[in-house]
Amino acid sequence: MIVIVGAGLMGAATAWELARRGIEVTLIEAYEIGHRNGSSHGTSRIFRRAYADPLYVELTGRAGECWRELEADSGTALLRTTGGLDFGAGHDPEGLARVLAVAGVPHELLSARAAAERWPYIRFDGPVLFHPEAGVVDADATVAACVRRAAELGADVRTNTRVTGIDVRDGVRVCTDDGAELAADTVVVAAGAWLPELADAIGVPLRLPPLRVTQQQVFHFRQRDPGQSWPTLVATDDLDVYGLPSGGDGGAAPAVKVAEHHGGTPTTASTRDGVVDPASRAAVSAWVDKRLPGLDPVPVAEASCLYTVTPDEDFILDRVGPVVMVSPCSGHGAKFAPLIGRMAADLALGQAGPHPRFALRRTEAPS
Ligand code: PYC
Repeated sequence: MIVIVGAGLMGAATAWELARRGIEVTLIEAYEIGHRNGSSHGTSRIFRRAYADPLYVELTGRAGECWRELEADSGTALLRTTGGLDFGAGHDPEGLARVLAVAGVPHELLSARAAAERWPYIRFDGPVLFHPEAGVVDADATVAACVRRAAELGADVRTNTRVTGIDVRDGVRVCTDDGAELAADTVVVAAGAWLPELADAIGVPLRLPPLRVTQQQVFHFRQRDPGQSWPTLVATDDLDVYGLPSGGDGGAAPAVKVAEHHGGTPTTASTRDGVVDPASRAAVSAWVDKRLPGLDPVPVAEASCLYTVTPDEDFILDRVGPVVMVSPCSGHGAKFAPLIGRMAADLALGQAGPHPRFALRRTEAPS
C-alpha cells in the first residue's frame, strides 16, 4: 500500500498514476480537495516549452504527452493550446530560440515590428520568440480529475485529515490527527509549502536544502476586446512577469492573468495571511498599462498562492528509504504535473531512481 500525503497537483497526479497501475493507494489531504491554501488552485497555469535549459525543454515535451493521456483517461479538457510569447531585454528570446531549435521544438523568432502586427494589443521593443505549443493548464480541473479517477480506480481519499507523523522504524506507519495509523510500504510526501513544517515529523533524515516559501499574488485584467485570442507570455524588462488567459478566475468577461514571477513575501504555509501585496498590484498594473494596451490596467480579480523554491530552482523528486519526496516545484512545476506523478510513481515502486538534477544529494556540500 502506498500512502500519499497532499492532494495538490503533484500528490493528486501521483495518486492517479499509481491507481491506474493497479496499486492500492490512500491519498491524505489536510483540507478539502481543491482548497485554496497552497500552490495548486485556480483555473490557469502556464504551459510552455521555452526554457533556456534543454532538460526542461525535453521534460515539457514528455509532459505534453502525459497531459493528453490524463485528458483521455478522465474525459476532461485540461490543457488548452494558445501559443506563447517570450520577450523583453532581460529575457534573451534569441537564446531561447537556439535551445528550441536544437530540441526541434517549433518556434518563430520575430522582430518587434512583425510581432506587433500579429499581436497589436501588446507593445514590444525587441525580438520576440513565439512557440505555438504553449498554453494554459486548468489546475483546479486537473486536481479534481486526478482525484476523481484515482477514487474510481479504488484509491481511498481522506480529506480534512492531517498527517502528524511518519514512523519508519518497523515498516511505515502514517499517523493522522484523527488517531488513525496507516501501515504502508511506501509513503509519497507531496506536501508543497507544508514540507518544511512536516519534515521533522518524518522519521528519516531528509537533508533538505533551505527551502524558500513565499506568498505570491496574481492579478486578472479584463480584455478590452473580448474577441481577442491571447497567447501566454513571459517577459523580463523592468519587471519579471508572466501572463496567460485567466480561465474562469478572471470573472465572466475574458481576462488575462498577469503576475510577477520572482519576489514574493517570505512566509510559511501555516502563517501566510493571504493578503495581496499592494506594491505588487501597483507594479503589475503599471506594467500592464505600459505593455499590454489590450487590457484594462485595473485588476478585476486577484488571489495569492505559495511558491516553495529550492536554491537552484530545480525540483526535489527523490526517495529516502521508504519515503518519496515530490516537492517543491519552485514555482514552475504545474506544467509538469502528470509527468511528475509518473516519475513519483516510478520512484515509489522502485522502477526508477531519481533524476540527478532532482536528487536531494545534489544540494549537499561535497565532502
Ligand atoms: O511555470 O514556466 C513557468 C512560469 C514562468 C513564469 C511563471 N511560471
